[in-house]
Amino acid sequence: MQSSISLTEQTQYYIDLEQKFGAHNYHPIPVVLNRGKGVFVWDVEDKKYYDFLSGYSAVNQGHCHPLIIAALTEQAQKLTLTSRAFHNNLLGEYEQMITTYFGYNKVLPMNTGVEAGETAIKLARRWGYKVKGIEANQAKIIFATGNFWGRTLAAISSSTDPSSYENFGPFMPGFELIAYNDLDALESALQDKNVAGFMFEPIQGEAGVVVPDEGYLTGVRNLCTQYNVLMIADEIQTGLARTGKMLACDHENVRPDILILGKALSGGILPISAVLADDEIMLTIQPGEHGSTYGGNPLACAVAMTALQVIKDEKMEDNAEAMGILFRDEIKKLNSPFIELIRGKGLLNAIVIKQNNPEASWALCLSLKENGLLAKPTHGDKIRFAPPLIINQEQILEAVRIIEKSLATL
Ligand code: IF1
Repeated sequence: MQSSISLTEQTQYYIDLEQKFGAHNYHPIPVVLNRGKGVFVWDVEDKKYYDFLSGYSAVNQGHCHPLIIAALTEQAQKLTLTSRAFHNNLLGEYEQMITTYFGYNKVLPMNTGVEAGETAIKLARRWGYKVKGIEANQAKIIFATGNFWGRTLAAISSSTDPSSYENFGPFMPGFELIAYNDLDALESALQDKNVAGFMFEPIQGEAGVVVPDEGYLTGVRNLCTQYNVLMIADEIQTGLARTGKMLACDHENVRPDILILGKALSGGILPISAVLADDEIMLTIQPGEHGSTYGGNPLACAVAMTALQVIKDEKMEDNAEAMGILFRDEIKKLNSPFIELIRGKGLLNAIVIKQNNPEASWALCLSLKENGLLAKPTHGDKIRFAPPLIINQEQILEAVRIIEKSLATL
């Protein structure tokens, strides 16, 4: 492109390119980013923003964390991919680290979050047949309404959001839906002997940061144990310190049978996901029965080990907890006539705009952008606020001033 054109023209140039040559499966905020550091990103006009989306909670450790980038660049010059046809010298060490870190016998490495979800369901079905004794092809997996776990055909088969599933059928059989945050509904669903697993998010992200009642996670754990059903926690968005604990399940000291991680497992650098479980479940899958070209590649192993280490070393869960409390308090103090409520845990938060007004939430996000903060509406009337977990008090307060100023333009 020509350097003589103006900065706003440059922004438009990049947006037009995407519009012309890319599929139209997204509707982004009109900002073109080319740089990130910590809690900040910069656009092609060199304007600086607070990143309050954090790549949908993948960038918990902050943009371009120096230690993760160092691990990436060092390993990238040695060996990046072997496939699982051969061993590599980092996979075992990574597997040892992550299983020790979360307290499971074994891990199955994948890439994207949705693949890890698929893997968890395959494991649950397999366990259902091999261990629980469900009759062939009768296994059921229970999901909660409002769930989101990705875009594959299986993932949209459990979706209750028409924009995810409409005109993509036919759908995966063997899935059933119950209301979220409803233990009675779960208990009646678990009466069915063919149920192998209940897969759910400890806080529903895409649904608009829906936090279940205190005791829900404990209730799920108890019911799954009572009815011999696997508790499958999708912590792809809630895990890795985002909600103020290493896992959202830690808020109630509950241990799922299958734990699914993704996103921040790489600190926003590569698609890296993982499924953790004990031997009784994991060893029901034998050589040749599941896998992926990139899963467990040495570059991913090096990145994930460092991404996990820096969360612990920098006590990011404690910071997320403290900064989350400060953020929600400060937003409440604004007493804005446009904000119905703010909810969340740690640094996974959302405001609900009054009177279900999608135009107002889009307008607010555009105004936030003008004032130097990036966030995105979800489900029309909700705006997620999820900055990197390394944000400090002064930055939270400045961000709240930006939100206050932007609300005033509505
Ligand atoms: C998109 C939201 C976030 C997830 C949970 C699995 C996955 C996700 C709990 C799949 C992915 C994404 C994907 C992204 C938008 C996004 C999202 F807006 F939909 F709600 F994060 F908040 N489980 N979440 O949240 O992981 O395969 O994408 O790696 O546009 O689809 P993936």
